[in-house]
Amino acid sequence: MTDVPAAARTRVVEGLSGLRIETPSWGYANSGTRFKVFAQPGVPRTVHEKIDDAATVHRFTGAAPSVALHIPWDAVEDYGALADHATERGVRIGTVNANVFQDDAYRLGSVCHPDPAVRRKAVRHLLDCVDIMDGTGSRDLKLWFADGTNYPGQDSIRRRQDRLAEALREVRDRLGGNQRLLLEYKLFEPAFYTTDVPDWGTAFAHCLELGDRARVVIDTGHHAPHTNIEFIVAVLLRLGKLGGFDFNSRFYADDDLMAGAADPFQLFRVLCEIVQADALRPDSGIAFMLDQCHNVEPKIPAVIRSVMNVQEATAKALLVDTAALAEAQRSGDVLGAHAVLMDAYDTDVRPLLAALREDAGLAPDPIAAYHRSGHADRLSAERAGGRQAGWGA
Ligand code: PSV
Ligand code: MN
Ligand code: MN
Repeated sequence: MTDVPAAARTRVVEGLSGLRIETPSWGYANSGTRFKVFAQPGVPRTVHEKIDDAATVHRFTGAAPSVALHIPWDAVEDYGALADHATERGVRIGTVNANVFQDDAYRLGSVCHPDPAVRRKAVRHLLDCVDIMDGTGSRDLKLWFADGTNYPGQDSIRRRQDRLAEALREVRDRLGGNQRLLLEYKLFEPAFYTTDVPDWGTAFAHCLELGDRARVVIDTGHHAPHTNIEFIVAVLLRLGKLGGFDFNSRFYADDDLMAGAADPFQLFRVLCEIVQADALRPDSGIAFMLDQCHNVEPKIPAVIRSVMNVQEATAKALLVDTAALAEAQRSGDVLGAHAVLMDAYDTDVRPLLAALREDAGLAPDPIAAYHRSGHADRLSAERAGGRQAGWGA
């Protein structure tokens, strides 16, 4: 193909070979807004079928070998058997996401609730999730709390932080082996006045107190507009506290659109920080996950597209001429340094990625190959008639 120099090509090949993107079980299910959920044909009816869809994405991309669960949406009796099902399909179960936001008891919060009985129920669920991780062999427990308040005076901001810290300590103490706790922040929603973990600073403060097993997760849709996310990435990497990403796109709030769809340049800038910190390797401890919902677009191709978007942004980040960048930065050449980044960003990496896929025995265009395969029609026929799994079902 291509006018990419050989050394840069090698950098991209080596860098991308280490990039694993975890897909979310709920991204394959029906989802929507509070106004309407548009059901799609062929959507999974069970967690087993969600895993099958994740395996399909991995088969076409070669880059998505694990699938995240959300509990209790994906609850089953036997998690060892579920892990075996994933293995049979060529993937594995990854991060376990704990859901402490859907029970009636959680109207005023979960681990920050003023009533100790509700807090106990929530912590019990988090501990159950660690049991599940033991069964699935998962490393990471991802915690996002919908906790917060809607009105000034509704509850004590400080007391809620104390309750949160106490719950997190109990969960941390239950972790064993290589298990980790990933704490996810989000500016607002469903709470609109205070959120108990609203930003990376609060998440970082709790993780610092919790020690080595706790790290922060950055969901790219969870910030105020115009927040410089790559700055947060750089700071957390430097502090050794970046646990991973929930990639998605947003135009307004927590839109959960496909990664790289709204602002591919932002995704590139984020991945530049990762590449420059040499944190792409699987042993860097950074979990690269998608957290998306496909409300109107077909789901499996949308997830494939998202994986490809992350790969493209990563390839561009790997193309940055680091020696030239360092020299321009050292000599104070502002425009030169900026040009080095833009040269990488403006490179069309699609032919290079297509060639790499072919070298790996994959179709050069995974979405076209998926459509050609007739898989969607087969799923529509096979999965007709059952109750379709909704987001949260
Ligand atoms: C919350 O908005 C969040 O980003 C968390 O990761 C949840 O677990 C996930 O969305 C559910 O879609
Ligand atoms: Mn998320
Ligand atoms: Mn979210």
